[in-house]
Amino acid sequence: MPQESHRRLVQELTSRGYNAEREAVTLLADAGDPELAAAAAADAAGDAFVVTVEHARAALEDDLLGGDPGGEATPDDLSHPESTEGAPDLAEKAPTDVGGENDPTPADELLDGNDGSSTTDDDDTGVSTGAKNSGNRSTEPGDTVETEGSANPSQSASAVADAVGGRSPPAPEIANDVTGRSTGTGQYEEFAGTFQDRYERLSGLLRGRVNHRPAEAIQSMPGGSDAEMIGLVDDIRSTASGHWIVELEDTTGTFPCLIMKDRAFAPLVDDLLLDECLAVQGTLADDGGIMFVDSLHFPDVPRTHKPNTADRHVQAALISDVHVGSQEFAQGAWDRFAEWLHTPEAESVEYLLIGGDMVEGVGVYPDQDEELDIVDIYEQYEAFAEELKKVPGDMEIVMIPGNHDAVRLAEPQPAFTEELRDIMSAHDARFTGNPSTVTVEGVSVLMYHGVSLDEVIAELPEEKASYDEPHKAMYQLLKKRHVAPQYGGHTRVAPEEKDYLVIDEVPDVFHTGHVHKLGWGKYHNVLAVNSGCWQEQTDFQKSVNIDPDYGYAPILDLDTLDMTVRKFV
Ligand code: D5M
Ligand code: FE
Ligand code: ZN
Repeated sequence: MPQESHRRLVQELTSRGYNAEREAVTLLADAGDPELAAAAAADAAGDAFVVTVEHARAALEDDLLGGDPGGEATPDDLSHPESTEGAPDLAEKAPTDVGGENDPTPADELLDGNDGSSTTDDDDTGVSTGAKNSGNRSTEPGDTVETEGSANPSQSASAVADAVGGRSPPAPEIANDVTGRSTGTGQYEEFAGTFQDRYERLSGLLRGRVNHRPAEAIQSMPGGSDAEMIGLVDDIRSTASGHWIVELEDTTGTFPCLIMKDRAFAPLVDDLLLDECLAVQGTLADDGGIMFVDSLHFPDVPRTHKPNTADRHVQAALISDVHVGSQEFAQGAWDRFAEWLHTPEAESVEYLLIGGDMVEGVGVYPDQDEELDIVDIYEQYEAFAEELKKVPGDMEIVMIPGNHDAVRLAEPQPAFTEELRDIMSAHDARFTGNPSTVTVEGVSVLMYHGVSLDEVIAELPEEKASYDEPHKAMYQLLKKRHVAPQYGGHTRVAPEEKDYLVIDEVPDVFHTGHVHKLGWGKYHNVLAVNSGCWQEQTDFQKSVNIDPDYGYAPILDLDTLDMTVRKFV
């Protein structure tokens, strides 16, 4: 639990324009007087933005505070940071385009997720909706609302910081992270191991439902036998008469399975992706060379899945695709979001989960350089770090990389390197791989950047997966229990002994980004959220008619798993 002294100390530091590492706060709080401690730490931090443990130690050693809260320090000893040359204050860091009289207030729009506008075939609980057509808009984007106080955003921000402060969330737990565990050297042969692991774990989920016989055994069964098999989809082809042959592969070989076009489950063939895991039951043809399929099973999420919830009222902001360094980075929206996080309304938002694409990167797509605002990748991360510093220092932040980030592109992607972590060290954020399962307050959140969504959307029928309803594409991944089933397409996959892309445990929340569209809904009680982005439409997106949802922050109640979306444009 946050002690009062911690809370006051964080408030003090915030009002002086500093964020602080948690450990630094703990150290300083022991010194007693929060005001003196904050002033000394601010002195030690100089023009850094974040008070680190080293600053705290330096402040304590300064003899002003060390173990003697009453101390001998006089207010004059603790020079005012604003008089120190180069010392930061919120005015320097704060956006210049918010808070003025004619600017929209932060969070001027609120979209309520539970409008039940659509459901899916999969007994969805019906909160699925695209942001665009839902909710109660209290204010139209661009509406002007007079702000109190002054045109100086730093004053209003620190004033509210004074009124709030004191988040002290427990640290998230991280699982299924490849970082530091990569076994692959990139050799093609190593994929055999990855696929073996995929098969073992996904077939394990299906074993209870069918009595699997290896492909080799089925090949030697007499014609007319009943047969059941679990395999990875090796090929999908149609016959001259419009039926489907799905070739399934296990560790012993492959076997062709015929799905007649008039069977009730035949439309499911449209949902199949190569390399996903399936179970079938059927009867062998008279010559034993093919199986007539009677039923088809996906690993899927049990309909009875009961998600965990937090046992206190606490919220998480689920965002992604910040794309700092791009000319289209939505600076104004970001600034309003960051400022809103300092307001009493956002007091319960204790976690910020960022699903990849922190920066625009370089050389990600052809001609991308023509739209770069910052051309150096390290400078992009430095600029991103500045944006991150605008977020309250007492929030827990977790970040995974995306395809624009400077880590290996092939998935699973390890977390940011030490060098990049150093640049983004504000807030003591946690860096983990893509994908990873992050458990906050008992709620497990599967974070995955989402590159495979492009593929799922391209391959599946519109009603099953589209850019306008990206959460439905996520349902497919949950059903397949794999975040990037198809090998050899758009999504690059690295060979690892373990297939980190398998969804072993059913998460309570599935969080992706990448497609820059906002959408959320429930699939078998799992909340799927695709967060939008903080980048306005790029030339490429214009050319292919992608209209990005930028400037939205989905806010998740961890105690109820209800979602509210805030709009900052
Ligand atoms: O990609 C954001 C979305 O836009 C995602 O759906 C891919 C698509 N996209 C963006 N630029 C390109 C290019 N140049 N080619 C193909 N697809 C593209 P993100 O990677 O997050 O920027
Ligand atoms: Fe992106
Ligand atoms: Zn992306």
